[in-house]
Amino acid sequence: MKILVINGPNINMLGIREPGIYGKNTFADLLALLERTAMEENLTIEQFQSNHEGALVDKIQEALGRFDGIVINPAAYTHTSVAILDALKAVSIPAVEVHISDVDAREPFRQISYTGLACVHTIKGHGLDGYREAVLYLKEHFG
Ligand code: CA2
Repeated sequence: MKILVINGPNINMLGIREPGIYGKNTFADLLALLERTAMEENLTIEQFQSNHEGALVDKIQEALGRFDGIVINPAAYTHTSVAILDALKAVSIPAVEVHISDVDAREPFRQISYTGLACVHTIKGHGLDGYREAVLYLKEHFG
């Protein structure tokens, strides 16, 4: 099974600031966790991070016919992006949305997810472990 993990703006800054909200783990720790999960679960996991909405849309479009599942943390675009929502709907690849923090316990604007409307499942507030849970969810339901 081939899974594409997509991270949106500022996720590459993890661990550098705001450890109270996002934890002390770095983006490099996240990449290591994904590599470990791929090995342990016998999966192919590719990761992509961008700070640009159009680049995220391009990557989702390119996944068509190449990946069996998408794990996506669209970061701030979660709460604004109809373009990413439409791209996820267009490719129809099962997608799981991940949020490191518990967005439901934060500002009201973070409690709205456009992108989640195209996802089969959402995991919030489990830190980096949420990415592993999302991968396992896709393996269990679509692998
Ligand atoms: O909890 C999440 O995973 C978020 O998707 C993270 C986004 C935020 O905009 C969403 O509302 C929830 C932020 C990405 C990381 O931003 C940083 C900000 C400062 C320092 C390090 C990372």
